[in-house]
Amino acid sequence: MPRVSRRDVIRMAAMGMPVFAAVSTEHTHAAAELPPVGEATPNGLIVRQANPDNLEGPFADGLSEITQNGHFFVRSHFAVPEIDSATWRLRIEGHVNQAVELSLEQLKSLPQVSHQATLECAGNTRGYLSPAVKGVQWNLGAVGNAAWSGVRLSDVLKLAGVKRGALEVVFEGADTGEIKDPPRPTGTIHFARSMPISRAHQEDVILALSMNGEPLPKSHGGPMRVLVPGWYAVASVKWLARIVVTDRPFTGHFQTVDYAYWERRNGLPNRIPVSEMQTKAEISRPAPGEVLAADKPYRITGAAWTGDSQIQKVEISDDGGTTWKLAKLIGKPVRHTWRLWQFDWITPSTAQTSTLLARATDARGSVQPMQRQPDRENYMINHVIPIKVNIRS
Ligand SMILES: Nc1nc2c(c(=O)[nH]1)N[C@H]1C(S)=C(S)[C@@H](COP(=O)(O)O)O[C@H]1N2
Ligand SMILES: [Mo]
Repeated sequence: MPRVSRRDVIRMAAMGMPVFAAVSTEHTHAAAELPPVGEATPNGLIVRQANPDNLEGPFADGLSEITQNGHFFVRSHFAVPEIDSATWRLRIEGHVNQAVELSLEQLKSLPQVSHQATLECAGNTRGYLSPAVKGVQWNLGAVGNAAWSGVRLSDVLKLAGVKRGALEVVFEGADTGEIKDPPRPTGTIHFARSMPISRAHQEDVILALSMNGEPLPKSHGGPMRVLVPGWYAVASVKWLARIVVTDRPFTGHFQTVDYAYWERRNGLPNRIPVSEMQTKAEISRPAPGEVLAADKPYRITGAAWTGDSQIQKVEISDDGGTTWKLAKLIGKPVRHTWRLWQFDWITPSTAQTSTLLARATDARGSVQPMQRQPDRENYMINHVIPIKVNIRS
């Protein structure tokens, strides 16, 4: 839509021309218009935190293969940065032959590719942990699936020329803020994450300019974000401003202090940045606490996803995990994309509280665990979440 200045509006009105407000299809999430925490926006996004705005997707309502932009969860650590697309530049520097600056127009003229990919926040379903752990208390909806298009990261790296000995690529967002809890660096910092150079060279890692066929919405990182299929969404840096190639590991705040976990290697706990998504199934219907009629057919539905593999089966249990029955996987597997599933259940014959479990297994034999691994602290929550429903006779 062409830009209409305030002066244009006054002139057009004076000339008797109809004046339309510039309506954006994108929700702007201005703090003033957000409902209170725990309530839903008109789009059905649940407010988990305001300023910065953290909004959960309506997982139980109309789950479909593609999550509409307006239903896609929003997870931001700092305020949405002001970016002028005309003057915005992406800078590629560090361990490269020559630093490069690219405008949006230059990026749009490079070959464009598209991928579907599921993004899950590494803190999704944190709200089900007991005792509670720190962080946004997400329930089931900090996950979504979209079609992303843009340029290959490897094509952009080629323009700068990666030097021998490069180890990692760091992505810095234009957003800035202060970290409140120690250990913390002083002053304001940018959101930044890295990945090994080997992952950065893979074809599927893109710098996305569009989401489900629309220009990338501001709340999701517009004008451009990184998209790392199969990895927790924290790797998909929004409002990308700078790429730094390094010859040593990046140990920034969001890389090693936050969004990291302990992994035992030779008995030694190591601090590891979260990366690949873990095998997980979630039940979308019935929703927790839903009331169902006794002794009736009910179709249980949901989605399942994993990292660099594909979902092989989803099983359902209504007896606390003693017996499991296969759910039906819908459609065909698409790499790095969630698989919807369904299970036709006959509800119990008498009034009671029923607990439903869904458990996914991927093609590598990675089975969703029943128990929480405490070394993961507040991230990578993929154990089976019991969904309690009320059966009424
Ligand atoms: N620049 C920047 N990129 C970011 C973040 C952020 O706060 N700033 N949040 C990350 C996290 S933790 C998640 S889960 C995803 C959320 O992407 P979405 O808001 O498009 O759903 O963006 C990631 N990229
Ligand atoms: Mo996240």
